[in-house]
Parts: sequence; structure tokens; C-alpha cells
Amino acid sequence: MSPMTESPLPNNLYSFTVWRNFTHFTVSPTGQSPFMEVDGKKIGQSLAMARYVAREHGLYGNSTMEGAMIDQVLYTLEDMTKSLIDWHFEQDEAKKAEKEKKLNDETLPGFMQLLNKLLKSNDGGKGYFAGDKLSIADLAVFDQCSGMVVKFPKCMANCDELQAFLGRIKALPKIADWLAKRPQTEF
Ligand SMILES: N[C@@H](CCC(=O)N[C@@H](CS)C(=O)NCC(=O)O)C(=O)O
Repeated sequence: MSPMTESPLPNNLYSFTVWRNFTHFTVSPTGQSPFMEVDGKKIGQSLAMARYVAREHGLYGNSTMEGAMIDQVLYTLEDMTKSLIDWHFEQDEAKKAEKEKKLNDETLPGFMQLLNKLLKSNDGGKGYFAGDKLSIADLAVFDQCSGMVVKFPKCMANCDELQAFLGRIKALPKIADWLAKRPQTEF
């Protein structure tokens, strides 16, 4: 969200190895990473942080109904993430391959179809996920789905509106600028 809000970026990016031994978990309000601090007040849970920043910067819709439409998308992404985490951390190679096949063939295409439908339900899919302006839902979908096709190439078949949407968000000048200069990370 930072490229759109022009707020200073959290600057504590670290590698997976460093994360495993990170001592700052003791100062995180939830004992987990990520967390942020605003005027001396700490906020844990990534969605709480994202919603706070979105509300502060006009990226949470223009009404409570638009907010609900945005939440609908965010919770859908959360469900999708759970299936990815389950696959990512699977230690048994055979089970992992099985889970990857299911993600590729069923789970992710299902989520992409659902997101495509939700997008189309607002203005025929030509604009945003909620209302008539950019919101945290659009940025979250862009963030989570644009890299997905690299690992799971089939997942967006028949999702024309969603694919066009990802292209539109990517082309927003502030997003394009950030993509060109952002630090490379493992995830
Ligand atoms: N629901 C939390 C999950 C946070 C989470 O799982 N954080 C992991 C890193 S990705 C963590 O800090 N794990 C260390 C631990 O739980 O001790 C969020 O969205 O912020």
C-alpha cells in the first residue's frame, strides 16, 4: 500500500533465515511478525495493519457497504492464503506434490474464478472491486494474484476480467514506479 499512500515504508525486510532467529518477536504485541508502530502505539496482525493504513489514506471505500465489499475480497484472499501456507510448509515430499497438484488443478482456479466473479459484480469488472476508486482490496488482489501465475500458470484461465484488472493496477504510475525499484525478497 505504501506506493499509493506515499507513507514511509516499513524498512525491516529480512530473510527467512534471519526471521527464524529473530528476537524482536518479544517486542511485537502479538509475538509475531509483522507488526508496526505509529506514534508509540504498536499494531500486530497484518490485516489490522493494512486496514489501519487503508482507512488513514482513503483506501477503504466511500461507505460501510463498500467497506463490506472490500472485506469480502480480503477474507477470500485470506482463505486462499491458508491453502497456500498448508502446501508451502508441508514437509512430506509426496504429500506436498499432491497438494501442489490440487492447488494447480482445483483450489487456485476456484479462487481466481471467484475473484473474477466478485470483480465483475462491480461495474462489470471494468474498474475496481468496490465502488469507483482504488481500495485496499484492489491492492491486495494485485499483490497476491499477480505472482501466482508464475508458480501456478493455469490458475487464471478463463478469468479475462481479472487478468485485465491486474494489468491495469500494474500500470498505475505509482505502482509501476514501486515495482521497478522495490527490494527483492524471497516472497
Ligand atoms: N495472522 C498473522 C499471522 C502472522 C504470522 O504467522 N507470522 C509469522 C511469520 S509469517 C510469525 O511471526 N511466526 C513466528 C511465531 O509465530 O512465533 C498476521 O497476518 O500477521
